[in-house]
Amino acid sequence: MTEKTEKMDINGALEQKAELVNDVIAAAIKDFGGIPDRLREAIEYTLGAPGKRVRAAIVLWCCEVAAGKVNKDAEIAAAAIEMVHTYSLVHDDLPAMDDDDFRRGRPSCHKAFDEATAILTGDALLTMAFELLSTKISDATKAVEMIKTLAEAAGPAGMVAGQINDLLAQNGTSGNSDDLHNIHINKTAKMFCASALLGAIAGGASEEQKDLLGRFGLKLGLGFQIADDILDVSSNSTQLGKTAGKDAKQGKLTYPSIFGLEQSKEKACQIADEAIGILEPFGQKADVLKELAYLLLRRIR
Ligand code: GRG
Repeated sequence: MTEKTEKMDINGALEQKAELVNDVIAAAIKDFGGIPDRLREAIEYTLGAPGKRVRAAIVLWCCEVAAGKVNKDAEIAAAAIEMVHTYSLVHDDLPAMDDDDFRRGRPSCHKAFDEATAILTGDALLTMAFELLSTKISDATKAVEMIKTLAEAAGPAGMVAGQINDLLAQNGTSGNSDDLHNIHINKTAKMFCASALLGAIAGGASEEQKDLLGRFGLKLGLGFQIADDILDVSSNSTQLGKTAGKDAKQGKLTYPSIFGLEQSKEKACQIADEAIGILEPFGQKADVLKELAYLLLRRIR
């Protein structure tokens, strides 16, 4: 693993970005009129739960890399990707999917409310994200590019594909390391790639910069999912804020199930190194993104 040279408080930097996006999300929800009280309550419950906001931070930092500072378009895009991500968690927790009663350290949406409300909360979060992008981004061309980017990452050849293949693998279909790679790329990495691209688009990045940042996001997302697989084995539910040890119980296709714990850690390190390598052309401007990759690794050591 490449050694870093300068100390940076990446946890503090991540918390700052989380605070910023939490404010943007709260203002955006307030702005949506006509939402029935129970649905609004469930939306606020799920979106207000303490997520790490990693995807939002990637949007904001990639905008900084491209434009030197965060702008309003990046803030809106950061809120939008967290809405889509949160919808996916709400639906994933449902009994028909991963069936988890515990999320972000709290009862999951269908436990705190009921299944129908959780399904509709997910539906609302997904559509709100696209309404936000289509109405609040400053420039129509940028808005369309962002909508396309997010839709492709979250849709039937992206996160939804990853989810159905994940569920099918868990239900007994045999799977190999290629199947596992495809699930992780689709279920998780494409949303990280989209986060990086949304920030790049907001910051007016060149095509070359978008390509680099998108490739970084994809690699980081893959590393993040491998780390998530590892943590499911090596952490407890309190540390995770969700039920630990479920992957093995459900017979899921994961890195530890195919490669074992140690080799999975080595692979995560190698992928983080590759992600950091992609950022080299940006020099110090991308240091915070590199630190994020190091943080990912510290979680599994
Ligand atoms: C329902 C279409 C659909 C997809 C669900 C998100 C997801 C796909 C499944 C949840 C289970 C899982 C392990 C997903 C992989 C992505 C991932 C690691 C999600 C958790 O993301 P974090 O750790 O969560 O960033 P917070 O709560 O911090 O936002």
